[in-house]
Amino acid sequence: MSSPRVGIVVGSESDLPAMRLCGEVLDEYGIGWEIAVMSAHRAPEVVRSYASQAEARGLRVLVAGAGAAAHLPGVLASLSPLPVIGVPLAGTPLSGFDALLSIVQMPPGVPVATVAVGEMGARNAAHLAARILALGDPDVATAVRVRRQEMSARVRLPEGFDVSGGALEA
Ligand code: RP5
Repeated sequence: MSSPRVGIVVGSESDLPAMRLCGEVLDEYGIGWEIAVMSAHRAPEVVRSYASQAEARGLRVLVAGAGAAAHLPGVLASLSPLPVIGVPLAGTPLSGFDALLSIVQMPPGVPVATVAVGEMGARNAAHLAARILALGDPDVATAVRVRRQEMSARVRLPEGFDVSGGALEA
């Protein structure tokens, strides 16, 4: 596998099972990634150091998964110029709604691309990272195109159904 271009960061060991799915999807695209555990609340200096070095280390996208008062994605976005994708995780009595609001409600100028709560979001973070990387990498662009064609091919229609019909009358 190539050197990591996506840095997956989680706030706790308890976030790892959901966020490993992000890595699995990146593997399917052939995109190198790394994963690290560091809390914006419990280890802020480590987060500062990781974010500050991320671009120079060759990372191009950061994916941050966190639950509860989930500041990790926003803090990374404040410290690094790289695009940050935030994954709200659902480990609390509020089932991730707390993390969703914490991550999505960033002030102007410090964007975090927020995906769905939990495993669905973890997977989509990888698909979004692939589309970002595809802009500058023909191999990833091809992998994204193939993946989309595979999704389209999964359509199942009734026998005799003509997909080209049904255009709206003017
Ligand atoms: C957040 O608090 C973490 O991202 C995790 O989702 C949540 C609970 O952390 P632990 O108590 O499991 O370490 O910072």
